[in-house]
Amino acid sequence: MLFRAPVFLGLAGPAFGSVLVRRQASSLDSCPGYAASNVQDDGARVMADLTLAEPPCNVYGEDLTDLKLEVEYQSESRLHVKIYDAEEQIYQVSESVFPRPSSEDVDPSDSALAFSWTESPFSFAVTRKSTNETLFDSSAASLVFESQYLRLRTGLPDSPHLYGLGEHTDPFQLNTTNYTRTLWNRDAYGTPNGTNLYGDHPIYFDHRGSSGTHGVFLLNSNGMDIRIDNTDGQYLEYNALGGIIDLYFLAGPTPKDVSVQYAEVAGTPVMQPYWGFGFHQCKYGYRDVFMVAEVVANYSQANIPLETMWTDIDYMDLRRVFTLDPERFPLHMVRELVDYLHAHQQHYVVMVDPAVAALDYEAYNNGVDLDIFQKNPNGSIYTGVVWPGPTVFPDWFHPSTQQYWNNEFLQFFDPETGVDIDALWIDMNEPANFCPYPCADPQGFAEEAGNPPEPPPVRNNSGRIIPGFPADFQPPGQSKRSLHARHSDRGDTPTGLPGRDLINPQYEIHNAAGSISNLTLPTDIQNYDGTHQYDTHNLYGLMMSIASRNALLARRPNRRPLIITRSTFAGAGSHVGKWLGDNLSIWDHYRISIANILEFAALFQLPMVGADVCGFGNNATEPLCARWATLGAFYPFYRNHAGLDSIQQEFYIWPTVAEAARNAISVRYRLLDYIYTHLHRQSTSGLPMLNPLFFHYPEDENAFAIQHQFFYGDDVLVSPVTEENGTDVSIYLPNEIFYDYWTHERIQGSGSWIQLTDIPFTSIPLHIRGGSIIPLRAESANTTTELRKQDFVIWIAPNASNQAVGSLYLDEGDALVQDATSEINFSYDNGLFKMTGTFGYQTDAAIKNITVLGGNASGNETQQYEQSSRASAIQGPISLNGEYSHSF
Ligand code: MIG
Repeated sequence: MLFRAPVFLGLAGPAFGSVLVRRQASSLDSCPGYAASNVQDDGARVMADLTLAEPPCNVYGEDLTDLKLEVEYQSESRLHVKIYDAEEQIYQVSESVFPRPSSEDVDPSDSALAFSWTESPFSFAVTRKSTNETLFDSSAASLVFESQYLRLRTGLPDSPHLYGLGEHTDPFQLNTTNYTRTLWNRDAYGTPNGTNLYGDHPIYFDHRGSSGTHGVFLLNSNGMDIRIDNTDGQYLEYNALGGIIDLYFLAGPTPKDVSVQYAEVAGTPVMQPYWGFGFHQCKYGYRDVFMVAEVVANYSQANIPLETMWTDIDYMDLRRVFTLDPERFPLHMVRELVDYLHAHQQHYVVMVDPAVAALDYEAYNNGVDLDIFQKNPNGSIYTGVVWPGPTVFPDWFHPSTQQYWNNEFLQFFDPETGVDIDALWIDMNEPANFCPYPCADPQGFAEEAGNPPEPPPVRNNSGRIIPGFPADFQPPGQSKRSLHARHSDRGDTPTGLPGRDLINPQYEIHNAAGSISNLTLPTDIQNYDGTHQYDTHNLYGLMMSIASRNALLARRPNRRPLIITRSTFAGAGSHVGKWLGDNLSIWDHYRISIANILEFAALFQLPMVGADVCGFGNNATEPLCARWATLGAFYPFYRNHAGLDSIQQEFYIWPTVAEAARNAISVRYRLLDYIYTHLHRQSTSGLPMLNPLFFHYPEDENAFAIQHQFFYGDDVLVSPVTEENGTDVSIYLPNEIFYDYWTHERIQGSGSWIQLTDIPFTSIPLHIRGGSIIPLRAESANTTTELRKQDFVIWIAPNASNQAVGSLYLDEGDALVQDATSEINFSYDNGLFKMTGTFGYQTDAAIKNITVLGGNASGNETQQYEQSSRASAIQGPISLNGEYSHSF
């Protein structure tokens, strides 16, 4: 490989950043691009050599002289385009982290897409054959492929409808002018819009209305800015700090097809336990096990179903992972709490952070013994600062790290002797580090920053009776803690590595945390396998997710692990679920959460997703929390969580919120099998379980930008009130028949906005889409265990041609391997209802009744509804263990 010395190397550094950017930006125009030669075209695959034209521009590093192009028609709907260094030295996302999809090697004539190229200067284009439309065209700017900078630009039609490129809190339909999406996983308190957040999902959907939708996925884990602008014609441009160009073009042509095709690349999402859809309660700052127990008791007293109680880092001894605070969370009391929960069909979850306190204690010593912590370039263990003070970080690339993680889990979470958790919460895995780069003195920094923080004073809990808890639930004692802190001499400033500048690449991505090494692991840290954080930073959260899933499976081999992570990378959904991090208790974050859950569920194949209900930072108010309790009931992952300094916001705190929560949980639980059926479908096919409006109505332009309404499953349209303290909402109804969920009133949608008024804070507008059949539990229940014993009712919502379809998936709910399942299909055609499918899962729950919806929009709704339902309902019980049909 021929390198020329970089022109600005001597100037590189933050102090000269702005000068460099200005001078270099203009010189990108002089980048010569590449010429293709030795083109080999053997049908399913095209290969070529790409050679740098002269002279190199060396703008943000050194231009690579020799590249290879590899194009593969992998299926009829998927085209893979890979441009990489001929010497294959550049990092490519590890197969163990992101297994590549297998190729069917189809004949190009069978592909929906066509690849074409220009030899010199080299550029390529991808077209949709059916419409002859150009989907991607790299001739918009010359290809720049440097040691620390990649540029690839595609021209786009004017005002394109683009979605994805997360994680972000920007509009669901992305801005198209002067817009930068930065991908560099970051602890992003307050989830500010316009910034890089916790996860990295470099896929976008390009929706072109009636001419189709396609997806473009760039498999690259390096930090990058994706620029979308129209200064030089409309374009989208990748500016990456490294890696290769590894593009998957997904032909659609419908948005849902793109979702399915992306699942073929990134993996279908993992199945979750049935109970995971129950309601979860959490807060940072439950000061002791009494307070946790009190919350459980208060939910029960308030008659609000609580499925799962969570505990944040408060349980840890001075914030050290895999320890219990001996005074506030003594083992015997935590075990008693967990026993209590389990005896009441409830569940318990705690948080685990990746950073391990650099102290003489087991979790640290075991990691040192196995030598699995991340190292400085000089070989010493890297020390940063997180909650417990100076901390070290597991290297997920090390072959012994899984063993380490399994052992810590097996011990600490031992069902007989430890904390018998039912699921897991993992945080801070961007990874987050409080100590700014270069963190030369972690001990000093930790002392100044106050890590670990002073624990709250131990309360005298004697005489504190918690309803429902046994009398031997004793108050914590006053034992003195001993802490064997030891000064760490391991904070040496990394000296850097030859070749690339892994700390200060000359191209500066718009990382909101500043330099790429700031407030995380320094990017010159080498992983066990020889890769560097510079290239693998964005994989840390996914790798911790995979290791944690394996550890939970080692602990309970045949139960589906429910794991909720903060940091993700593409493909994470096939291992874990996710929550959206530290939002705020503000109306804006209540609204934007809808776009965020849609991104993860419908675009990124990570459907087990939710935002902190009622908001994390700041203080919630009664109206906000009431609305959020009802909206959150339609997040796949439904958890109320608040920050340390926030007031308590459990649903029972305010009367309106309590009533809103009871209503919302009741609807959610009655629809639990419906959404579980959709998760099962997504986990096997990739078809999304939440749908943005344009997924159902891809030709309806009014639907493209809608981000305050969505379909829960295929057929329940959720249209929350969005205005601060408001009771009215203007909702969009596509040209379709809908049925009001609450009244069953039939409404003919006409592709227009209708105004709903006087919506109580305890309710949420819901509509059932015509053409659907919805299985519901006849009654809600206090826990999902009880819910599973309830009978069903079936609602038939006919469309304009008086037809409808639906489905129901049934299994045992928790086992990794299910030996008996039912996949039931419902159909309705002008009076004839049929139930067919497979019926392997035997259940005592039967269908209590089947109702054809169809109340009349005019006149007295209730009366009309009752008349119509009397006229078109049949009473059960009808067994769910076999086929059935009925003529209405
Ligand atoms: O620096 O564990 O996003 O949910 O409550 C904050 C304490 C660390 C951040 C998580 C938040 C959690 C908090 N954690």
